[in-house]
Amino acid sequence: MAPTAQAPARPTAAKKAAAKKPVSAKPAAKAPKATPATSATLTITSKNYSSWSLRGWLLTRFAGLPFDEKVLPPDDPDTRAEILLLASSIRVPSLVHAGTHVWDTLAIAEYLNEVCPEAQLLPADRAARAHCRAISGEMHSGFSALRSSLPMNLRAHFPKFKVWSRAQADIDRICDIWRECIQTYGGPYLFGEHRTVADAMYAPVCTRFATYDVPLDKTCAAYRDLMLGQAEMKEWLRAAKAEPTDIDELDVEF
Ligand SMILES: N[C@@H](CCC(=O)N[C@@H](CS)C(=O)NCC(=O)O)C(=O)O
Repeated sequence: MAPTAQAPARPTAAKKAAAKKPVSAKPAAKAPKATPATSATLTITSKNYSSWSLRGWLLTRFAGLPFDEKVLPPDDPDTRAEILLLASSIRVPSLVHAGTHVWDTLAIAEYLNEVCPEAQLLPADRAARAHCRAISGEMHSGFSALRSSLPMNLRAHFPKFKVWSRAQADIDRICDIWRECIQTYGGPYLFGEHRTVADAMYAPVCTRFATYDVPLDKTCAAYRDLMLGQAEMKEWLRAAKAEPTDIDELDVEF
C-alpha cells in the first residue's frame, strides 16, 4: 500500500463541526456484548515486548469477544514449535474462535469486525472505513525505522532519547495521520467516538512515544495519553511489568 494513500473523504458539515471539538480524555464506551457465545482463544507472547500481541489483544477486547488468553513465553525453546502449529507463518497473535483459526493482525481485525459488528471496529461510513483501513495498513506494513530503533519495551523509559532522522520521519508521518484523523472525525479517537481497528494498530506507537520521551504537539500528546489511559491498556501494562525477566535479545524490534 502506498504510504500516502489515506487522503480522507472531504468532511461533511457535521464532521467539520465535530472537528472543532477539542480532543478530550473521555472514558471509552463500554465494550459491547459479543453476539457469539462460542469460546475463543488468543495466542500471544511477551506483553512487555510484543507489539503485535498488544494489537491483537486490544482488537479482541475492543470487539467485546470473550476469550482465553494463551501467553507463550518468547524465551521458551518449545515456543517456536508451538506457534508453528498454530500458524504456518510462525507469528502471533493468532485467534481461534468457533472452529475458525485466523492469524495476522489485520485478518484478525476484519474477522472480529464481522463476528462482532456491534463493536464498530470499522467506521460505518464507507469513506471513513477506507481511510481507517488505509492507515491501519500503513502501520501494518510500514514505519520500519521507528519499529527498529524504538522497539516496544513497556518496562523501560529513556528520557531525552536521541531519535535518528529516518525514525523521526516515521514519527512525523504518524503525527500527520493522527492530526488529520482527529481534525476530520472530531476525536477523541482516530475515527471519532468509537475505538476502531486504527486505534488498536497505533496503540504500541503510543507506548513507544512514552517510553522514548518523544516530543509531541498538543493534539498528538492528548491522543497518546487518552490511549494509554484506557482500562485495557492499563491492564496490559500491569501484566507487562509483572512479566518475570528482561530478555536482552528481545530489546530489538519484536
Ligand atoms: N504481520 C504479522 C506480524 C506478527 C509478528 O511479527 N509477530 C511476532 C511477535 S510480535 C512473532 O510472532 N514472532 C515470532 C517469531 O518470529 O518466531 C501480524 O500482523 O500479525
